[in-house]
Amino acid sequence: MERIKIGIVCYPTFGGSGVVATELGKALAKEGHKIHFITYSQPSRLDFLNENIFYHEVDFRTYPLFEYPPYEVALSSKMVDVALNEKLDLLHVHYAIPHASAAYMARQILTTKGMYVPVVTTLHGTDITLVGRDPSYEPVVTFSINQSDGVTAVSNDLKRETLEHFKITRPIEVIPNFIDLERFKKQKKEHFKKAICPNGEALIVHASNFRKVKRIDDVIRIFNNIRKVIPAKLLLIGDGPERVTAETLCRELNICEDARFLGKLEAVEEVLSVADLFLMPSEKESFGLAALEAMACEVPVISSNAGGLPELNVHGVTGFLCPVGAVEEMTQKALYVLDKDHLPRFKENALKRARDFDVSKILPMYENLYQQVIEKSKAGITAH
Ligand code: GMT
Repeated sequence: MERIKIGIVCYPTFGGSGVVATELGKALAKEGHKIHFITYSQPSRLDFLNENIFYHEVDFRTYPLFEYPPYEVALSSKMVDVALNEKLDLLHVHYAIPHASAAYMARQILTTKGMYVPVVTTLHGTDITLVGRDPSYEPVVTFSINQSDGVTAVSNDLKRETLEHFKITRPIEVIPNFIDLERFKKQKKEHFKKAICPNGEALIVHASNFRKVKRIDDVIRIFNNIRKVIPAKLLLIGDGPERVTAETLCRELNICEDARFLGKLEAVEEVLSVADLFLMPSEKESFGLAALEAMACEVPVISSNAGGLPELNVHGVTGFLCPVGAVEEMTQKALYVLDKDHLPRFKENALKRARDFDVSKILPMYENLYQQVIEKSKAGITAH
């Protein structure tokens, strides 16, 4: 496709939507598109030098009158500024709140300056399943989705939920999340495995932003159960509001020796390279990117069957899916997968499944959508 200039707006913090947006921008830049990230700080995964990547920081001034600084206004203003100066062809916003409404505002302002910059909105999960449905946000979320020139959701389940809870008048295209198999692959880290599991213990890993929906308590209880049957170690990657509760539970269960909190790690793939099993017992999960990263490193997954997880983790093949909160069932399935007669097959299947989400397969879906949206807007068929 013709090379285009795209403004990407996302949350720069550790979290699936920001990771997907950043990885997408990096992959598009490699294809020759010019990518302008517009965020309030440098995205955590933007650790990559490329002549096609640009970064524009949203700087918002506070003022004694503002109890809440008007971030959305500053974001729209920055989008207008970047679109005008860089002659953007398209804005792609990740996570509806407040990015889709800020983009709508920017697009309206740009039309008064004789420029129509179409907006693509990608729905990631909690913007629909939790936060967006709240009456304090719902009218703006519905409006800004319907005003987007293109809308994507990261799983069929997220699309279904969006249509169920919002009055959507635009088509939603499902474009699943993706993985760069060049980066996420099993690396030789035997020395690391030996240091963590000196007696050949099974290594169980969890990675998340430690929010309530991730059910970290379940992770710890499942691990505690596994540990009663086979020698095992647990590594927890990430940080967030539930960390203290999780650490307290480890102390109560007296498993601190075997459960380590690693904090926010950049090189997740190094830990995943030595893992035997990944746990994702989430209450809600529109896709489960962290599970895909594990699978790409040949790690089977025991997950809940929430949201889009059944579209990724194949029951009995790449791991198992259990009802949310079914700690005992998840323990039994984990022990089954960890059995030395079963583990190699699950590992192999996990990698095979991850290949279905290789960036080379998913990137063209975004490029096609961009092309359609740009062509329509040039032909005057707009969401406006
Ligand atoms: O749940 C998180 O960890 C963060 C959240 C976000 O918006 O950054 O993740 C959502 O988007 C990810 C990328 O599309 C998905 O892989 C996650 O499943 C989704 N989280 C939820 O639906 C709870």
